[in-house]
Amino acid sequence: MTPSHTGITRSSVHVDHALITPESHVPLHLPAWQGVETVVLISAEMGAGFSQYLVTCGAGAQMTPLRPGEEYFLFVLEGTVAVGAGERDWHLGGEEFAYLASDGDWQLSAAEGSRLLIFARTYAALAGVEAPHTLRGSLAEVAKEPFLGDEGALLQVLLPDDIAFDWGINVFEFVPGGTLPQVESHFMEHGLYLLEGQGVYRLSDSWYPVQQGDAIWMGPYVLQWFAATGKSNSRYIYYKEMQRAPLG
Ligand code: UGY
Ligand code: MN
Repeated sequence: MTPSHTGITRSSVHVDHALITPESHVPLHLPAWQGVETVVLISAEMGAGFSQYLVTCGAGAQMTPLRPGEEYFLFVLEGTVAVGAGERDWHLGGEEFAYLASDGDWQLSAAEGSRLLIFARTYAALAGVEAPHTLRGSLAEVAKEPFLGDEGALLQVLLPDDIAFDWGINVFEFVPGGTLPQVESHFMEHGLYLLEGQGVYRLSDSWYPVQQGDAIWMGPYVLQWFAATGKSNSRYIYYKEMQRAPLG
């Protein structure tokens, strides 16, 4: 925590979007997540339909599901995490990830000093479709595809393109000066975390300078656009609702 002597922060919270920057983080302890400090970046209290957590692990860090019926996406920012799920016994390092299924059959332990980004939501089942199983992956092994043919905006899709999944988790990489090709508006929410670099994010009718370590919530239909600045590439990981119709 950096003491504030001015009352100034880049964080900015609104009914349809929020920017949460590191100087306003308030860590807390959750009962199911032992030996870790958790910053709740995005939650239902904000108006979101999902949660996004930033976790810093102390000695003996152990984590189990927070509530029944939730699915989780774990992305290792730094350090190492052991994932136990049924017969699976995986060890994940930096920029490796796991989808943790809504059956709740998983537990984590992590090395002291590890930092994790976690997305969570109540799984939305589709009639007649089996829920996804726990899986793992490594960002380095996911192909980068030009977004809408733009070589300056490369997209990595981390979860399978399968109707069983009700969300997508992607990484966007922009060259300096690269932009989202359009100002988007869509019913699906986003939760975003800047992995690297800097830029300007348009959210609704405001333009925010953003940088590594910032988190953003975009509510339904919020206008969104990004331009990367700086002298090296910028990358963000983001959550998106997928494969499900809007509310009737
Ligand atoms: O997938 C998306 O909707 C993405 N293009 N949005 C974003 O990066 N703000
Ligand atoms: Mn979008």
